[in-house]
Amino acid sequence: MSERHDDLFWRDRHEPITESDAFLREIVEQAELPPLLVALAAATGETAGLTPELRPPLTPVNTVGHPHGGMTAEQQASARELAYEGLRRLRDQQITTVDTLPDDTVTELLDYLTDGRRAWADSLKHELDLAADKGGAPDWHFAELAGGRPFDVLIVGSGVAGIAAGHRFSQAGVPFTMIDAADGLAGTWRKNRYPGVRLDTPTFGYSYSFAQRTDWPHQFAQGGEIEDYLLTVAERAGLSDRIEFGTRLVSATWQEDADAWEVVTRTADGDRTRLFHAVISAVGQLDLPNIPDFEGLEHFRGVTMHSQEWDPSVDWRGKRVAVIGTGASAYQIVPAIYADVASLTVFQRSAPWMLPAPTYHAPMSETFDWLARKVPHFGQWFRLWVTVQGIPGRFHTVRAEEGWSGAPLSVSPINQAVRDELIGRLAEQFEGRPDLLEIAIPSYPPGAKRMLRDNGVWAQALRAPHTTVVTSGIEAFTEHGIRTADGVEHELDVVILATGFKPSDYLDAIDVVGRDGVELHEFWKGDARAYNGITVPGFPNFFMQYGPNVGGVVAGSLHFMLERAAEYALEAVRELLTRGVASLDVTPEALDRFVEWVDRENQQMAWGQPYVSSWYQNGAGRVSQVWPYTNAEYWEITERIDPQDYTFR
Ligand code: N01
Repeated sequence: MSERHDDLFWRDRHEPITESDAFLREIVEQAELPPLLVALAAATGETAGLTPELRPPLTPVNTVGHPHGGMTAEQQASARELAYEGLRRLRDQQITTVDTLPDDTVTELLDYLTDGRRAWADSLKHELDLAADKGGAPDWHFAELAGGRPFDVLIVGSGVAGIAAGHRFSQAGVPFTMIDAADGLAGTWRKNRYPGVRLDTPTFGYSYSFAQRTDWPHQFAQGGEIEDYLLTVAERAGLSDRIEFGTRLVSATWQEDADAWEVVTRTADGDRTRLFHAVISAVGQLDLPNIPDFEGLEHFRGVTMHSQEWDPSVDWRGKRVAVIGTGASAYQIVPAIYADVASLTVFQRSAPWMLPAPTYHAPMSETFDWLARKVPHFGQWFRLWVTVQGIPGRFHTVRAEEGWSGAPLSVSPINQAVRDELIGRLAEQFEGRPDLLEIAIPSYPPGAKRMLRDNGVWAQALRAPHTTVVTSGIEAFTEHGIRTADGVEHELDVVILATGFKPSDYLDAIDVVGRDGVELHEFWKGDARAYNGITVPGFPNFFMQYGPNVGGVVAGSLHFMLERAAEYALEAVRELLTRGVASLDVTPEALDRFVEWVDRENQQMAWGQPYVSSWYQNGAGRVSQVWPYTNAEYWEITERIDPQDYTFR
């Protein structure tokens, strides 16, 4: 990695272009134009062609994304000419590198990509290696600020969030210990190994700002590819060898006298107690399997396994297999196994909405591969382009309109239009099967639950002659299968529980005792709340990543949210060191203000309507999982530790 660039995948040089003019003409026909134009402008220094007339309009995306951000045919034609000339110039002048850009150029290029939305610029610069003021990496070092003061941090978890925290704390030289209950890195991507597991959001929207891999094989990465990426990131960040695996956090108790957390960790060898000045919880959100309390489960003589606890030794091929649930996990398992089972029974409680994703199983295109190899930084600009489009995301399709008459099936005219379009697709997919079509149409508005990505494989699996979709409720397990409320007994050998997780049970099974002996779960009373999703009053120097209310569902990047939480925690440590104080504790007023702010917006969304229910809500009925704003707002609220929101001791 270049010292100057905050990117573990930084490449100084790209391959020279040697191909003919005709080949370059072909490339510009196939390429996504806005990221190509900015990549060429950055590499050649020639930005004059990026006129306001040529800016992509960023046409709002209802279902399927618009190529080139919705550029008109005329814009595309001009853009192709410009791109062709740019590629020729790279070739003829043998330009194979690009370096940090002048600030004016960064502004010009971001103006081009965002059609002038300056409010997004700072959050986007967090993702842009070529910006001199790229946000994210610490510009200070522990040794300079600590003055010999001991300060030890515990990072709990080495999944996507923990790796981000480990990298940032390591860059700042803050001493830390990292533990993980599992026997290896990668969190959810290590655990979820069921057939078909892959990303259901675009790969280029799912990576770290400080580890911008560009040679991804698939448009929606397979589970193993993400696990490999995380292992590589951890290796390059120097984290792999410093994690205590097989070590579970049991409790953390704030010791006022010591200004530190007394932490108990558990391994196969027993418990260990130690002190840490700060704790970062990176334990994940979708980690605790939801195993419904089905009557008679213990009597079933076949095999049951939760999607996350897939047992590779179970021989399901040629067997009578059932899948309970129709969420994101089931949606990947069912198409992956149906062809190889004797019979498949899908127990559906409610049907999923599925957004069209024709390239769901596709590799990255050859054109993309060529550009990523030959045009300096093209892959990173493409990633930034995905990020740009993800800022507004699909919010406009899920915002409820007051007085809308389509409730409870839709929340606004656009939401109804999306509903109609998706039903139209279902009607095509289930043509000739009115029985399946009837049960495939969800009875709630699009966006009220997480929408899945569809390229037709789900319908194909459900239509198979040996597949049965059961909508009658599960009454009980029997020795030989499952009995449903209609009295039918379904005989089964293997039952896969794709029944999801318990995302609102934050830090379940961990005792976190803060000031005055208050336990975190008692403080929450079933309604987990954290300021910025990160800090909780009465729990000093305790920071959550992927805490309550920071999960994006129709917009934004998960990695951005996790990285920002890590960077905010690191900024808090800097604040402690520079102020020479031991602890910082968020005020109850700041938390209330934050919760009121997110609640107000969540109540405007499809998922916040009183007539819908999903795992976005907690037991108290509040939407505690979802972040209802964009990445840009999260950038703003995590930019600094506001002293008015904290008490320092
Ligand atoms: O879980 P879910 P998931 N009887 O909660 C049903 C991420 N993820 O594991 O909808 C019968 O979505 C339940 O029914 P209903 C992603 O964030 C990502 O599929 O509540 N059925 C539902 O159909 C995702 O959103 C990827 O009526 C019962 C299903 O089980 C999150 O994980 C891949 C039941 C649970 O669906 C969770 O997805 C996979 C019962 N008692 C997952 N209890 C990627 O690709 C529950 N159900 C990145």
